[in-house]
Amino acid sequence: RPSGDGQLIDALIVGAGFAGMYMLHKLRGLGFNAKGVEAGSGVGGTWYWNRYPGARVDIQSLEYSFGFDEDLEKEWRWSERYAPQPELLNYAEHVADRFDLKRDIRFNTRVTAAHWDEAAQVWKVATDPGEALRCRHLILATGCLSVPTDVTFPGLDTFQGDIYRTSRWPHEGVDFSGRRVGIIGTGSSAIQSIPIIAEQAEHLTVFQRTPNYSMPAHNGPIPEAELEAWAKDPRAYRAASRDTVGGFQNEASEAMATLTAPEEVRAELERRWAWGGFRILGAFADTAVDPDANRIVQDFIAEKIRGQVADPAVADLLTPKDHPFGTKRPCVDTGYYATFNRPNVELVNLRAEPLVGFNAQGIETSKKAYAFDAVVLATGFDAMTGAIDRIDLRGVGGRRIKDHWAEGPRTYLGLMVAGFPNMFTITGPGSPSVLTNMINSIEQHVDWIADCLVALKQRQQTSIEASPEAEAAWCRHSTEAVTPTMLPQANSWYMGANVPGKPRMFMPYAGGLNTYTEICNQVAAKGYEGFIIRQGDRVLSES
Ligand code: NA7
Repeated sequence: RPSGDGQLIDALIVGAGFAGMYMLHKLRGLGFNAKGVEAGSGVGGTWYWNRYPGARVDIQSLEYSFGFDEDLEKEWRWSERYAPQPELLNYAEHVADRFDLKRDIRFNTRVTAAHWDEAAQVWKVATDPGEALRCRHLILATGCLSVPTDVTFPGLDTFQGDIYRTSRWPHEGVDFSGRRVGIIGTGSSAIQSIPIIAEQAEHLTVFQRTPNYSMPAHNGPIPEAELEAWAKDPRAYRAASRDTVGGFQNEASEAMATLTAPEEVRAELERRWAWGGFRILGAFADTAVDPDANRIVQDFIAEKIRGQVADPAVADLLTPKDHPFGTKRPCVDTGYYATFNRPNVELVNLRAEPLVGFNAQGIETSKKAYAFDAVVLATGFDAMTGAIDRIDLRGVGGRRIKDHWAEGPRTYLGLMVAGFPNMFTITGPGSPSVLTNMINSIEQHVDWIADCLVALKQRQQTSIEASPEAEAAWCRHSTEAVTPTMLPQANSWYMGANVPGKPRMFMPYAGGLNTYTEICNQVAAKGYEGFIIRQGDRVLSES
């Protein structure tokens, strides 16, 4: 329980990933006394933890990088179209050093509890290792995919070999040479790591429950011409990225696949497949909403999988059948499907032979026992709410966030929660976040929160809080935004479907980053419409 002692600061920022780093820099620059706490021993968040082989960003690095400082932008050169994890971590380190952030971040420190003190209008915070803190504003930059699911398997602790989690990879790396390796999961983390592990290991067995759609990255050095075009006007490039649904440039087309001649559809899909990455997502405007249009893309990708995998039975197993294209975050790979042509790689279909558990030697399915020296768990995250849920967060009247979110995470704009004054979430549930280029979402949130804190300070206002009505209206609007799409049809982590007992609710805002930004700006321009603002115990505005 937080003691309520400790020096009072303006803002405590939880997490030192890209969101926390920029928030700290921004608030300090505006004269706030802001501090950060971070569970890891260094900055970088996602890129600090996910050190598995092959980890890299799935948005082009020119767009997946900070745009808030022109000098930073000019001095940094990405070596590849999609930067690998070590380079992204170097970038995070570079940003931290350049802006001297580390002096205000407490590392190896986890926030365990935060309770709102109504009388004092401050947050009382407890950490592990135990230290009491007090802050006027609590800013959760805790990440959307930062807490691995608690998934466990019978007998896991009896296994004599090594267990690795992609999201908690050893800093010293792992050498799989000459080892028999198993991997559970075929999400993005597995799809990135499988080709690299397969090259090293003596034998790799992939345990797949549900196949995913994956597009080729066509990664490599950024062509000089592209760099030059970007360098001519990085501002315009950024502005174009931000003014999109996904926060990245995608040549989003208005054309309808169902109304376009089949040969033209094919040519367009081929062009985008050849371009690589997420480009195919923008090919036709109806693929996200019309099952017939979506089926066209599904069939196209199924054909591409068949074209890469020599054994037709394996190709069939690797082809998604249970969810429309784009309803789970698609993967971007380098040589994933072709890896299954290697003689040392085997695919096990857990739908046909369910996983029973571990024994001392390895993994047992309903059909067979598999022996391993090491097993990799690429089993995913308690997305969007996991890191927030794990903090004992209590708002007005001691209300717990878990209770407030018992039927799914409710927020206003994905930025604030009714009954939790002065608590902000960066890329929280209810914001576009995981449906977008995270860095553009992060910068938009940080700028909005910073403007809000400046406005409060100028007017000597002590607290801001989402009104219950505004929160309810935002939930309704979010539902309206996603309902016409096929997104809720998949058992995705967007829906909370990968965590047993988690309420089913589509968590991110599906209306697009551009629309969302416009709404946030209007809310601010209207004097923070939908928020309750107080000065001491006086309510100043309530809408
Ligand atoms: P994901 O995409 O959630 O993938 C997790 C994978 O693990 C997925 O294939 C799951 O199969 C599988 N899984 C989870 N639990 C089990 C059990 N108990 N048995 C067998 N298989 C299991 O996580 P990632 O880390 O790959 O990627 C997360 C995001 O990070 C990604 O979308 C990118 O945006 C970056 P399932 O589908 O549940 O059948």
